[in-house]
Amino acid sequence: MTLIKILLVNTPLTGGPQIPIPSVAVDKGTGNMPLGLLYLAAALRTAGFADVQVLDFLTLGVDPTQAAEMAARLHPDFLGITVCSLSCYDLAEFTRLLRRRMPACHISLGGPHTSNYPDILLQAGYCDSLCVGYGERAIVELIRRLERKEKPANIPGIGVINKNNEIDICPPDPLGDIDAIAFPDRSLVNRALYSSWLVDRPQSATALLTSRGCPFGCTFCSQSHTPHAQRSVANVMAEVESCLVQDFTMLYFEDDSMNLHPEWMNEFVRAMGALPQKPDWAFRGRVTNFDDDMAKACARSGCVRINFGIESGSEEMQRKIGKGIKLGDALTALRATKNAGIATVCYFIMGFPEETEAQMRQTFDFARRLDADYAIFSPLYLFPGTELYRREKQKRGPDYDPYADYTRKPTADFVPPTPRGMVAQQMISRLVRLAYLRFYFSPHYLFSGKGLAGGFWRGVKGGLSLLAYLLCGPKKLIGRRKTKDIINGIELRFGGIL
Ligand code: B12
Ligand code: SF4
Repeated sequence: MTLIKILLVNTPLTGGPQIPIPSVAVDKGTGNMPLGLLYLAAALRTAGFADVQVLDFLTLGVDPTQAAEMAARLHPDFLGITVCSLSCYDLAEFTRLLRRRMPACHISLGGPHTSNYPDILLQAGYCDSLCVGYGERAIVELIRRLERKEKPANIPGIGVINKNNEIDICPPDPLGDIDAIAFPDRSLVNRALYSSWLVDRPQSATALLTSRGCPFGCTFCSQSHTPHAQRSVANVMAEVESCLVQDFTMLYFEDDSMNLHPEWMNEFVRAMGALPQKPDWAFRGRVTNFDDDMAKACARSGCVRINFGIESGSEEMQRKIGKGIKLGDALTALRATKNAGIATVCYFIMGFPEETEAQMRQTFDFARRLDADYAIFSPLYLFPGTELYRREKQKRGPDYDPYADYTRKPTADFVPPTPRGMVAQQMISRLVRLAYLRFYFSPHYLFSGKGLAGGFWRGVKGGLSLLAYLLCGPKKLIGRRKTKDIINGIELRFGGIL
């Protein structure tokens, strides 16, 4: 056992850009478990590092000052931070405060944004090292080296500034045997922070992953064409059973494409159905090969909700964005899911390059035809690492890289880039609002009682958030989120942890 003090956190997201989603459309629970951090923590503990703590600043809703205060009270020797592309503004302030308060602490970054701009993140001085790709093996080796007071050079997946002041990024190793990865250590977070209200009562919820990566090539998604590996059903069921022992009653599988292989899915559903005490469960699914038999089998085994990524109601756009699903399959899957009594959430994006107004209107007409319980419509924002961002850079020339600029010098008013001009963007924003209006304020929906899942007052709150979105549109809602003076409250709730 080694006693180096390790703290793993995600970056707060209060000061920079936000992409709002009306709360009626999302699970009315209280947060998603930070699985990446819990995987890292489990890998470290398995490797013999006993003193590992996790703080989920995203769910706690604290700002960088509060986060730095909480982190400093724990006096870590090593601080690992997950960074997403929108959170650089808060990251800059958070790490500036940490450097002042804990100059000796080694700060390391990882997460979706680090693989895109490792050089800029290192040069900007936010960190002493960073991780590109999955981090379970990399973080263990990194901390071992630090403990032995050796330079963390040539560790697969780790980037540093070397002794010659050059950026030195060692490419990550392939993922390896996915069944050998230790299960996320859920004992490290305050489980009271995570509940799901999608069914008619609050449930103690946790997230799981049965796979890594995605073989599909959606042009708007940064996970596209990442090596896909799926765990064996036996390995997943061992984790499910450990969640049940910890009294979680709602399991949410957050894979990018969990039901990619129907044979795997059938085997998994049979195993879930054979549990003596079946938990409720939900997953992010693909409509392809999802028929009545599969839907019924899912329902019998306790599945209560499926989130489907549909994206567009136009066959032509489906081809252009590389999603590769057929609208007929979407109708079949939604009908089957509904007939089986499973709740459905569908995601749509509007404003793809070259998409016409008529095609966007097809999307919201299609959303109504699908008759999902919830629909989420988003204007397209470009994220680094996506095909569409690459194309936009090619189109606009060598100086165009707004995320590089934002990473180097983050500003609070950064707006995630879009591939269209201002006028088109205003039209897209209007159509997104119209889509919400037509979906949720149709007499059919209003009298269906669907929006009331989670209780009357949650339904009213969801309705109000939708009205705010309809009146202001997404752009006006991008900006500072209110934070509470929360540190003392958290101290009380965390008791022993802080
Ligand atoms: C679940 C999820 C959420 C959940 C919960 C996130 C959470 N608390 O963890 C919620 C709903 C809150 C969410 C919100 C958003 N999300 Co999200 N989300 C996901 C999803 C589907 C799974 C995340 C996950 O568990 N991954 C699996 C774990 C194993 O991977 P990981 O978290 O990356 O961690 C590994 C490595 O990155 C690394 N690592 C991570 N941190 C560190 C730190 C150190 C020190 C080291 C060494 C290594 C390391 O090691 C980990 C283990 O291998 C991903 C897609 C995906 N497949 O990753 C999108 C994804 C991360 N989300 C994305 C986006 C865009 C968002 C939002 C902006 C959406 C919005 N409308 O607001 C917000 C931003 C919130 C934020 N993070 O600041 C994008 C990120 C794009 C980007 N470049 O930043 C992704 C990649 C989806 C996509 N395909 O585009 N999200
Ligand atoms: S949107 Fe979904 S299916 Fe498409 S590449 Fe991303 S994770 Fe894969």
